[in-house]
Amino acid sequence: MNKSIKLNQENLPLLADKMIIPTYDRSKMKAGIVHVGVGGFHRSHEAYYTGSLMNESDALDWGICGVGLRESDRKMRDILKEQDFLYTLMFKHPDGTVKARVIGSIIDFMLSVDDPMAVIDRMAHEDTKIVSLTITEGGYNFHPATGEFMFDNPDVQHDLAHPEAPRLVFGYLTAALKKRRDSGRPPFTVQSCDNVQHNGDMTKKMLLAFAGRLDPELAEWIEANVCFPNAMVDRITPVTTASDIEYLRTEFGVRGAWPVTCEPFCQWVIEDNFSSGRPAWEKVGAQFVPDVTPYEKMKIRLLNAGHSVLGLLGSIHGHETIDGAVTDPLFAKYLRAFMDVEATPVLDEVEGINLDDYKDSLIERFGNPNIKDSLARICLESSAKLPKFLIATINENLAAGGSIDYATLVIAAWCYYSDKGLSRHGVELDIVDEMKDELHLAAMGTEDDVLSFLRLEPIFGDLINNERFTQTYAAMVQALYEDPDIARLMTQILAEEQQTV
Ligand code: CS2
Repeated sequence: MNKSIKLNQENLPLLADKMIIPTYDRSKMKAGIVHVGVGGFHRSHEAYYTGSLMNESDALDWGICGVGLRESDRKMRDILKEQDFLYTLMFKHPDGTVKARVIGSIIDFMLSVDDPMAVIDRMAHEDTKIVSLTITEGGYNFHPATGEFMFDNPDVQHDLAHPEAPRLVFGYLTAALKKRRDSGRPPFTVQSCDNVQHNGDMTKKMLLAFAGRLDPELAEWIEANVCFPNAMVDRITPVTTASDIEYLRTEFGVRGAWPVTCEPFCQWVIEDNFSSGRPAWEKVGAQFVPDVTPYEKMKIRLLNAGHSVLGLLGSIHGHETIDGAVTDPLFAKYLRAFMDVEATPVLDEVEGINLDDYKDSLIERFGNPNIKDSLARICLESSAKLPKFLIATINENLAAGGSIDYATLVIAAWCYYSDKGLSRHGVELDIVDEMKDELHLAAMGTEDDVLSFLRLEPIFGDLINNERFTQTYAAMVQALYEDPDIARLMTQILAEEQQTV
């Protein structure tokens, strides 16, 4: 196909025979949602649900205004603006089929670094009913071991000193809610869409800590008036690659500078707890439940933790993608054993869900050969993920006398990975982590002090004082440093486990 069509509002009708396009009048939309953190996941999930809803029913008051809090968000803003805030979502099916759809639910995008007050005003605007967040697991600024707000973060200190031009999300929420309270406007809902257990409660706790330091009366008002629904969010969304952009052009004839690709599966389970109304997302597949706790725990401790198991062990082994790792029989067996023996025993019953079927479906989803989800993405920011995804399971198993071997090998592998930055074949690994230097320094000490890595208290808390854990870990880390053949250690753990059953 030679002629491709540039993605924008004017050209939308030309795309109608190629993919689903927005059928609603975008000029009539209002921004009922302000969303902080417009990355791939927001665009494959909340913006997708909202766009689908608009195609099905009258929901034009629920348009999305994106907000970027970092200079690095400028590229996304510029590209989306150039495309009238439209983008293409490509659904990659395991049989190789790719379907596409243009999403039109985003109608604006603001960069706080350009004009912080404009962002505060937008959140405080009467049209805004929900401020939703995908700020990553690390964005919540809580101490992984104690769960308390970290006031010593320099950005927090900055925001306390400059409440009119904050850097972090808590500063924006506080300033905007203050404006709403002072002008007698009802509050918005603060809706977290990150993989943090009790994400709504956690957001509330962090916001109250920050706002309380600045203005205790405002914190009381927030506590009494603002809703923070907990939610479980799910859709595997790999990083967009140059070949995805090319695929969109050659296979669909569309020129879009930053499409998103994702798996067909999608899930959103939300507590129906909103301060000022919400879109009828249930019409397009979201589930509203009274208590999301068992769903989110199940997802984080099986899917996200499962990803981390494959991510870290697989990186050292030399795998590059999740499907590559999970179609390796040893990795598949190890992953399933981790899920069955360590993750499942500490989960609660989830009404209407058979955990065996859920685990089968995860392994099937991970195996989608068309997704090519890179291990580098999975291992990204492990310091913010592992405490929530994996270390929590280790702690619960230690308390209950359960097995810890499968998960402990992942921690030992993380140490080796942080220290050497190499696969077992000596191939350099692309490590991106806010704590990369601290992790490297701590891991580097391993050869002199085998527990050196565990001394990173903000990550491991007091695990270092648990003898059962340290003995297991020390043996594994020593074995790995002697010979980084991770497959040998995985086989050994599986064999030992078989003997104990
Ligand atoms: C992944 C998640 O970042 C990670 O480590 O486990 O991004 C995962 O793909 C999503 O949560 C799926 O819903």
